[in-house]
Amino acid sequence: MNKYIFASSNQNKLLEISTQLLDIRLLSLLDVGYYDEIIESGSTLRENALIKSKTIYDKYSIPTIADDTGLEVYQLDGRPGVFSARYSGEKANATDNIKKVLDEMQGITDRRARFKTVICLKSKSQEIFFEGIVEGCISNESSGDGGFGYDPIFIPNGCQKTFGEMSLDEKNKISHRSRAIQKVVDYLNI
Ligand code: ITT
Repeated sequence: MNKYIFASSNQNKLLEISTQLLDIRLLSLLDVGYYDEIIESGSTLRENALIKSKTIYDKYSIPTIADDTGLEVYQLDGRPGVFSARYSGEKANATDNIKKVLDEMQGITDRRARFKTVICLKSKSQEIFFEGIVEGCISNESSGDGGFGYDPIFIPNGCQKTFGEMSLDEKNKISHRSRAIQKVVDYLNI
């Protein structure tokens, strides 16, 4: 079985993608003993996905997958976008970030938003990018304790509930991340 490292410290992402990557041996950063923080200094999701995958590939020489994801709200000019992790400050947690988005959206009726994931697959010979998007809208209030991050305020189009109110399987059927990972699966033919 071919080995790949998933260059993320987010265990929820690992949980989500491992249901789709069944025919490879997926190693986490903990598995390889990497505990440092990777500074995401890029100005785009693509740059950050490359920074994460390259940092780990350069250290271990094992093909590496990295995911950078952002919530893009149309009426906020695409924010929080690439700043999603630290939207309400350097030490922000998901509750703080959600509060900031809901505060900024007060009184705004056009609540369209989307999640975008960019995945970089870095190996010796190449860096390849895969993108997954899900369109939806920002709910009026936070709802559900499933998922992570902004899931409790994002209602995908065609659904009546937030990602936070969905099971892992329900989210995975339609999510930005599963769409990007499906492209990786197709590319690797696994
Ligand atoms: P790694 O960089 O270590 O992979 P991270 O959680 O920092 O983990 P990102 O930089 O990609 O990952 O995430 C940016 C922010 O977007 C962060 O606050 C996440 O909680 C949030 N986020 C990412 N994917 C999400 C998803 O599927 N649903 C809800 N929020 C998500």
